[in-house]
Amino acid sequence: MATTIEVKVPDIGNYQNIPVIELLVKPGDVVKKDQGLVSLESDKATMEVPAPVAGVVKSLLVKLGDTLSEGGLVALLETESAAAPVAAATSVPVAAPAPVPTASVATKASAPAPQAQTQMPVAAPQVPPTQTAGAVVPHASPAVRLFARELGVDLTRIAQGSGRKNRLTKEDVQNFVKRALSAAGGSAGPGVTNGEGGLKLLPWPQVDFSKFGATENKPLSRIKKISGANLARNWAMIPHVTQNDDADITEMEAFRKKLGEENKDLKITPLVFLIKACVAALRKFPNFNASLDGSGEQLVLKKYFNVGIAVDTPDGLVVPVIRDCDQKGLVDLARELGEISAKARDKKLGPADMSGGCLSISSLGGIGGTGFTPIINAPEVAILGVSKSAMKPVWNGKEFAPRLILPLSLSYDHRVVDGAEAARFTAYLAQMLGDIRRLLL
Ligand code: CAO
Repeated sequence: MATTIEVKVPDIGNYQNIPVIELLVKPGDVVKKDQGLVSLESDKATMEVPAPVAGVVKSLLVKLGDTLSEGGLVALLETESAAAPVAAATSVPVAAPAPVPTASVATKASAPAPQAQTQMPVAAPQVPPTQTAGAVVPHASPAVRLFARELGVDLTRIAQGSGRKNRLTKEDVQNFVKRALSAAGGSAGPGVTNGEGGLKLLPWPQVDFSKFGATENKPLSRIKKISGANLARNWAMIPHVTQNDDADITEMEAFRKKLGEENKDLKITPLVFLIKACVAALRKFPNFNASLDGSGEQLVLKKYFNVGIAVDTPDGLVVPVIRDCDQKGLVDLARELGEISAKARDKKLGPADMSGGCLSISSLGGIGGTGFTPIINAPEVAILGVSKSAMKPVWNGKEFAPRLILPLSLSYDHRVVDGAEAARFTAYLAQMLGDIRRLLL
């Protein structure tokens, strides 16, 4: 005989009034035991309220945005089983920021809950992701759903998963984002707009500019199209913060000039000193010499020191990589920098020349400016922007003295690096550049 049971929120530790961020089923759905009915997300963890038994969803008693605490009524389930336990549901913790162990939500049931996954702290979504009305949410693990939410991807828009029994995998979500980004490239958008609504951006404005005056169309170069799509993805997917600092390079500049006189066949610019200072800083702060792996859950620490250099060419920006900078001196680096810049401008760089970087440097110092926000060259975690040095009065405790000041702008991936660490990184860079003898230590 069919019995109707109430599904309630189980023991979820000390959490109260947790918002419902996802409805995983709708009335009439046949659900299996332990299948998630709704997702709740606090600022520390995401959890599902599963069906305690197999059955048919008679009604959902919550809507998106409602808040629930332990014992809150979630759904009515019709089941053939007469002795269905009402509140024996297990909550399934799916994510908890590493430093907050209490975020691993306690479970009551005897069945072992999946291990809570650690992840970088991410802000809870401001607005619950919109769910297409009446659309069926495909099967996906809580970790995949969390991943999709972080990227703003509506899972109902992915037709079929490639996992077992058509379950959606992380790769399905990544591929969906890639498709959305490349679709945007063809629509003259800035690289992240898309017709599929994955990132929920407004469509790119379609304006007939000729209504306002004479115009001419100029196709983007191939390099600009490729780098544009990459820049747009990196800007959209990486939480960028830019840390600005100044380095006093008065002494460094005197030495650079001397070195230039001794090596007249070479152009020795401040950039080679910056490369060496970056190597020293990467050594001291290994989180910067790293990349997030494909899952976004592990940091791959690198033991080599390859630095990418953004080179401005008539066709657009390219980033060749100078390898093993820790093993090269200033003169070697100057020679190699000259060679790769020439190769870049002659369009002779191959993919191998542009891969394997640890950190990139974008120097606009030869042109001007006092600071800018460089875009991180994924999967690197930081990029150093360098502006034009200028003579400035600096208070030395007794008087203002003229000092040559170099502005530094470090953009970093805030999922990997915290602000304090970034401030230490740039302060250390400034210290190295301020006293280049330290680079020898
Ligand atoms: N402050 C003051 N002067 C600087 C300086 C700085 N930070 N950096 C370089 N200079 C000087 C150089 O010493 C050189 O002067 P001299 O000829 O008198 O020695 C002059 O500016 C030109 O330098 P350069 O730009 O040719 O050489 P570089 O080694 O500094 O840079 C390269 C090489 C390839 C990085 C550069 O040519 C380039 O392409 N920069 C643009 C990178 C870019 O577009 N970034 C933006 C990316 S985001 O769109």
